[in-house]
Amino acid sequence: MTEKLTDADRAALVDLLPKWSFAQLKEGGADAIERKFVFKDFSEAFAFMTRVALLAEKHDHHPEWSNVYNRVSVRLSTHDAGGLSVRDIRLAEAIDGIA
Ligand code: H2B
Repeated sequence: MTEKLTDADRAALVDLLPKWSFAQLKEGGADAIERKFVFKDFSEAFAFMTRVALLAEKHDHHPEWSNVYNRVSVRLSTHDAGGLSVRDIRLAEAIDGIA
């Protein structure tokens, strides 16, 4: 079972992951973080998604995401924890590294 982030951890996220914002997986659902990406075209967006998919497998942690043409929206949350955990931070940092 993965531990949920504390309130202090969540406050630190603003500095740690400035391009991400707090969200919910669905209305009234589990806490998540979200980042929206815009690329030149579909090909670039899908190339990014392919790289994130490989990262996700490596982390054994997977995004909830959507893609419309050149836009990719990524949400991270930890099902096991019912909210945010350090696993989301690690994957978000890795995604930032390739964005
Ligand atoms: N991805 C995400 N986003 N949250 C999880 O809790 C999660 C996951 N759990 N990927 C993993 C897989 C779990 O099901 C496996 C068994 O480790």
